[in-house]
Amino acid sequence: HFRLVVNKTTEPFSIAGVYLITDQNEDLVERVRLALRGGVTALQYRAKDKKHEECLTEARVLQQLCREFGTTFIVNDSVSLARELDADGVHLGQDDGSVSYAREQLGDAKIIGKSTHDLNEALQAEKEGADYIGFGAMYPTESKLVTHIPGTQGLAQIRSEVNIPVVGIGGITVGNACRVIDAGADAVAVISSVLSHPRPDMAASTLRLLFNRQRPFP
Ligand code: TZP
Ligand code: MG
Repeated sequence: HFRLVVNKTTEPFSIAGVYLITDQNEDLVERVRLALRGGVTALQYRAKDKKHEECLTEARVLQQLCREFGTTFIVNDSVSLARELDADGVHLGQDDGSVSYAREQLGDAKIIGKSTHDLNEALQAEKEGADYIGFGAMYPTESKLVTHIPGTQGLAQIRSEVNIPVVGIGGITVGNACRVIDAGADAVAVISSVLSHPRPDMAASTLRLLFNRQRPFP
């Protein structure tokens, strides 16, 4: 499977499944390679403390890996970096500018995601034209300072109110992901449970398998 770039206007676009976010690990590329081998739907390049040139070099390597594996490649925070890389999309936090600006810069073919933490933000993101929302935190996490933990109950509530894919995030592991999926998440976004796992490939493939199992009735 090899595709050059996702075009969501011509291909069915999906971020459903395992959505992996990068960390600052020294062996990042090798770990991401293993994770993609295990089965990752989308990779978000997130590099909070790096200079632009360094980001560009690292992101290009990861983007190429994504092309080899057919994984959607999304850039965190920066519309201009997403544009420069011709990434498949961008992910915006609440303070990263508007969806409409990103849309204007990137066009309809690109994926725009937005981080949300409550029903208002979720509805607003959908109204602005986001293609998916991140929603969290699900659980406490050491990967980011989070102040609000709406959890799986919060996710279940917004799931019934929005019609775009919902990506659960924050403290998700192989042990609790089934609860996030049962609450209605289309994807689980993870950093540490895959990238800090001794076997990122096994962690990713286990998470992926959880989407295919029998759901509780009803
Ligand atoms: N946004 C909300 S929680 C989080 C981000 C980027 C970190 C998720 O990392 P982990 O290690 O999967 O809890
Ligand atoms: Mg951000």
